[in-house]
Amino acid sequence: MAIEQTLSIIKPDAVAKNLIGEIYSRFEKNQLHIIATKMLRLTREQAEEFYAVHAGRSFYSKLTNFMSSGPIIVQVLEGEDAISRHRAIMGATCPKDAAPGTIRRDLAFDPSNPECHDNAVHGSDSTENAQKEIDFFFRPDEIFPRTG
Ligand code: IDP
Ligand code: MG
Repeated sequence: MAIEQTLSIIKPDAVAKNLIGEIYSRFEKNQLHIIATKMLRLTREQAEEFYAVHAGRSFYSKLTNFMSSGPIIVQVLEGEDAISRHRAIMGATCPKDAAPGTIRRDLAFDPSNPECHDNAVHGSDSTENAQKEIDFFFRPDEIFPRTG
């Protein structure tokens, strides 16, 4: 097991629903330490750049419109196997497919909403992407590792 850092986002839907504290509590209860944090609102262009890997997908326009629709909270999480453990507590991409107990199922599932994009949280999916995504939002002097 390795100590990793990963980039996490609380998306506009979850900020609007006042779920910041609930989500941070789940991180901390799962030994994912918050070592950098800030609130900001992405422009449409910044959302398109962040999700450039999905350019051309059917959901790209809706996704980037949604991600620039309101404030988000971005954080760097640190811990043992932080990348995969963060994604495990997030749950499957679409809230309707996510397992009970996960953030996306518990906090983003709405039976009347068939969409997948407003799913409360983002998490990096690899060490390479984690580093790229951390660099997208944070300068090195804004990150406070504490692996002890
Ligand atoms: P992930 O967030 O679980 O890693 P990705 O496949 O990387 O999922 O997709 C990025 C984001 O794009 C998702 O979190 C979700 O907001 C949105 N998205 C993915 N698939 C769909 C879809 O089929 N319909 C609508 N939005 C989607
Ligand atoms: Mg992804």
